[in-house]
Amino acid sequence: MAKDLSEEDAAADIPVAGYDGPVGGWGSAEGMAKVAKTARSSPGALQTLKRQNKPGGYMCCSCAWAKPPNPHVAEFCENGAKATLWDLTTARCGPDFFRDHKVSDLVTWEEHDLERQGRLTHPMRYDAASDRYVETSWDEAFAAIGAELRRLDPKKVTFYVSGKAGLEASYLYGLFARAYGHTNLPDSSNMCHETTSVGLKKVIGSPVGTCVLDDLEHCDMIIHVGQNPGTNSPRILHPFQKAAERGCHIVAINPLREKGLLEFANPQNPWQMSLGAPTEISDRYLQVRTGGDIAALTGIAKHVLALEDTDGGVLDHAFLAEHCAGLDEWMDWVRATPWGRLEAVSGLSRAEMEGVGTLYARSKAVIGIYGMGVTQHVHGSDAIGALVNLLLLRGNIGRKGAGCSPVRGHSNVQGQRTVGITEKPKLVPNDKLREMFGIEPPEEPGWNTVEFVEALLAGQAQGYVGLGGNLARAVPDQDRVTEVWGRMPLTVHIATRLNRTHLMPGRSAWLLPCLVRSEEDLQNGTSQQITMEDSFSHIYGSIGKREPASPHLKSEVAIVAGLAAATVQANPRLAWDDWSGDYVQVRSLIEATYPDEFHDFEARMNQPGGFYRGNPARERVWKTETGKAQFTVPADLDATGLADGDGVYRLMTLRSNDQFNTTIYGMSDRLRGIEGDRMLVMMSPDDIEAEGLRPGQRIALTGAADDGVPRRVDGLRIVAYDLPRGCIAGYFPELNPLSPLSRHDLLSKTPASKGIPVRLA
Ligand SMILES: Nc1nc2c(c(=O)[nH]1)N[C@H]1C(S)=C(S)[C@@H](COP(=O)(O)OP(=O)(O)OC[C@H]3O[C@@H](n4cnc5c(=O)[nH]c(N)nc54)[C@H](O)[C@@H]3O)O[C@H]1N2
Ligand SMILES: Nc1nc2c(c(=O)[nH]1)N[C@H]1C(S)=C(S)[C@@H](COP(=O)(O)OP(=O)(O)OC[C@H]3O[C@@H](n4cnc5c(=O)[nH]c(N)nc54)[C@H](O)[C@@H]3O)O[C@H]1N2
Ligand SMILES: [Mo]
Repeated sequence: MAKDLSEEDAAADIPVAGYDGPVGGWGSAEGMAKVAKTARSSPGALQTLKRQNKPGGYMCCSCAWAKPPNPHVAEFCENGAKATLWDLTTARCGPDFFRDHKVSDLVTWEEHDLERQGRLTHPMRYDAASDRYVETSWDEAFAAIGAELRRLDPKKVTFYVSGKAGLEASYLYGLFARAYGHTNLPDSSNMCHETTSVGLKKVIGSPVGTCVLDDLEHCDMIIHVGQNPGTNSPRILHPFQKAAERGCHIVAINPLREKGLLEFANPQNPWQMSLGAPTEISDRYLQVRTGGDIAALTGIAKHVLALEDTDGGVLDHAFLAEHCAGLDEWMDWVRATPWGRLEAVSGLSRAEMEGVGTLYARSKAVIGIYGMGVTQHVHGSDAIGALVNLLLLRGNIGRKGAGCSPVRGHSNVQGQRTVGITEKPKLVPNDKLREMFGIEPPEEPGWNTVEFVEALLAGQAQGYVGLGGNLARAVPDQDRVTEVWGRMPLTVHIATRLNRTHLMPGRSAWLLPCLVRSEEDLQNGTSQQITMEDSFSHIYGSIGKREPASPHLKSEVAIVAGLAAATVQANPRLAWDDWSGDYVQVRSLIEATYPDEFHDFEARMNQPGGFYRGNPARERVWKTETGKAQFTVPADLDATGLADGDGVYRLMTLRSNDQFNTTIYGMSDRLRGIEGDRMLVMMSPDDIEAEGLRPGQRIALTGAADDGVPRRVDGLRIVAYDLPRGCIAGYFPELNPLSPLSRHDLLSKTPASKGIPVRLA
């Protein structure tokens, strides 16, 4: 596709789509070797990988995909291996490094260059006079942060969590916030699957998916919407491959033709590797327009209704009558919605939607899987509703081989919500907390991520503690946030590696370095386990064995407990020190607070595949307002809520194959055939031509939201890519200055990172 490259551009080896190999396969072995090299991983790191995702081992710190009860010899993927190797680097970012560099210089470095400095080794305090982070002791850090927190109004302090910390640290963190006096507990989930927590809950009464791993072995159709498995959850491709081989239909709905959804060679299958014959994964690929999913799924459903009218026997009438509400109103709306509208908004032909509808009507057990392409829209909750509408028609929720399955992001993001990381008091048993600890948890809602950023921009936010994450880079309106972040009187980061948010210090600013999951966590001479929950609501233990990167590191549990003890009024029932010395005690607190989910926690957490914490919707018990599964008539057929025309493009901000969120491992987006550069915009060749541009040229994008805020990113190289017209794509977090904070899912406030209105400049 690369036409008309200038000499200079051609010499720069411009990325243009064209990776020919399948996902998995030898390409991923090479990818891993490359990362092992860049990460400068320590001796034995590759051996350590053998313990990844195994019972009695440690759980991968990358995605939240299930850890099967009978794991492969190597139960990890290219990207999971990268994440672990990155943690196990020999590079160290200690006091010497900070002595050599001023913070105001470091903040101009690229994320990748900061990360390459390696693991943080010592607790550090910001010294404004020299504009440097200087070495401190844990005692000094805890005492000073505690004193600052006691001076501040708790209601103006935020405790963020990034989705990785285990259940023990997360439980204590939520308890710390409530004992101190706030519920400003935004989680990375607020930028991610909060749409699921709220939108899926609204329609089926469950904030999490209804499937378990075994369902993938019994479905005969998978509808896979807006998720990129080859990069973001590669182990999902094993069950997909097996499903495809047994004849299960896999339908992908995605504006990009993602390699992982097209074909896959299993690197754990030497026979297939040596023959080099990948499995074709999707048998239908609907290249929907950005935000076109509500229309596409409704079109498919409209055809299912038509088949019922002509042939009969298509709908599951018994299920609909017993279990569903809102069907008639929804059917009236579908019938009144003309095909022309569905085609225009989805960008698909009627025949394409009908084809999938026919397949669906014939399939016995169907799973709907989705990711950020669905959740990160202004009408993301309605898009989830549209998928659920379709599943309900044939009773595809709450039986074997069927269900609705969001693919979660961070490895323990779902679990953090389960144990009380939420700004919503009604989701936590406050009575129990009162009784167990004699504290008065606030009863009014706290801030989620968008509300925290609004408060920050308004000068209201006074203190920030981050349990992981790189929040100033991950949120919308990055430039505006960067400008004001350091005005907070207190900024504290519990982190493994340096990132740019750390380099926007408040008046009192601290870096507290912690262990990673594969490292041994010794407390009182005993090696401690932690636990986490995956996308399928299974909970397992994880135990690290590696020697920590520095003797000065503390565990996340110990840091949270240390901060809490220094902040919250002494109370014999808040035994922070005892708890951080023995995580079994923390697990018994979790069990006492949530007995339904966590009974026999200690005994069950090491069973192969983890234990299932249950889900009423799976049993067809609907904890919704009506007590039934709810059909949804969407507020808008277009999930972006944008009008077309006027030179406005819909920008999708995506992950490359060489990053974990804001952690950039390298410049390769291998599966999309893009190498060497992240400052780019993917665009359809027809749009490039119509705009009088050429591939390789650098352009700027400007914001097109009508809120009067100027937004602009310069220096983006045009890459010709197979995309629907009017839809463009580029990388997160580089393009976050273009994302308006005001555009978010209407129900859950998840930022609309996928339908960002922009113009070419
Ligand atoms: N290696 C690696 N693994 C990761 C992460 C990582 O950064 N790197 N991040 C983790 C986290 S926190 C998360 S949340 C997940 C994210 O995993 P994904 O949900 O896969 O997120 P994205 O990379 O944002 O990709 C979204 C997909 O949706 C498609 N898409 C965009 N807009 C639309 C739309 O309007 N409709 C449809 N149907 N599709 C659309 C894009 O083409 C892309 O394929 O991955 C987790 N796993
Ligand atoms: N435009 C746009 N914006 C997005 C998205 C998008 O698709 N488009 N996706 C959104 C999504 S889905 C998410 S989840 C967020 C991600 O937002 P965050 O979760 O805030 O970002 P991460 O990049 O995952 O955080 C990385 C940092 O965490 C720290 N860290 C790494 N491992 C550990 C650990 O084990 N413990 C501790 N304590 N710290 C650790 C390191 O310092 C590292 O620099 O971004 C969101 N923002
Ligand atoms: Mo995420």
